[in-house]
Amino acid sequence: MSDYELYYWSAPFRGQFVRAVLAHAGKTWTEGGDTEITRLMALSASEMPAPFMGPPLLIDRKADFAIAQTSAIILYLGETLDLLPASPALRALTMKVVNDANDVIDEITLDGGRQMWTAARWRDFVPRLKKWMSFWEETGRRHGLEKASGFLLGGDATGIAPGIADVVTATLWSTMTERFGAIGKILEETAPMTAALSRRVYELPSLARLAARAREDYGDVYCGGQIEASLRKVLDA
Ligand SMILES: N[C@@H](CCC(=O)N[C@@H](CS)C(=O)NCC(=O)O)C(=O)O
Repeated sequence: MSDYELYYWSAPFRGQFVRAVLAHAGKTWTEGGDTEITRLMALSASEMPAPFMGPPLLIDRKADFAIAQTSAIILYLGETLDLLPASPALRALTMKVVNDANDVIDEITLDGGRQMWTAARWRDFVPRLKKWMSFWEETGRRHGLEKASGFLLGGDATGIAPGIADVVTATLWSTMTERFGAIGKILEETAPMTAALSRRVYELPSLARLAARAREDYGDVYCGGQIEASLRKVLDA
């Protein structure tokens, strides 16, 4: 029996952060699947494993504990699997990076497709996307990141392996840029150390396997739906 049940859509989007932390920690999980997610979402709060509006939702089988909200899930995994840095400042910074990554995910989908991308909207967004990217570059710079070495916040407790901040960072940028080459070009120009860090971290066997599985299971899909189609249209133009 696997260690966890994960409810997230068949897409390498927000829930991919959780998949990556689990994979990096060497944990096994069962995917609940889209049909079951839809069924759970339609339940009343009292019937849900944990009250949640949208996935990801994680169930820790051994602890008999369910938790939703991406950053809360990652905090829970970080705490229980001992993956967070020792100092309060670095723990807070780790969660700040996770929340930034989650914000970028919201912005790249115009808040889950409330509006569709148009050429003008994308043009107006590019400076903001570059500003987001510069936050990663500056955070890394302040913690000794270089193009060929180092980590975003100095790595895990040992300082020789990536921490949760690196795993989430690399998941955000490598998953997105693998599917949208035009965004990859912007990242290389704006945040070259972050781009290199993302590549290095995704060369680790556990994460390389996860990326291959995502390609196999979901193909080119990123967030799916009309919002992805509108993003592809403006980026291809
Ligand atoms: N703040 C939540 C957002 C969850 C969320 O928006 N999930 C999306 C998938 S990425 C969803 O399917 N939402 C359905 C809904 O909100 O009705 C988190 O960070 O986990």
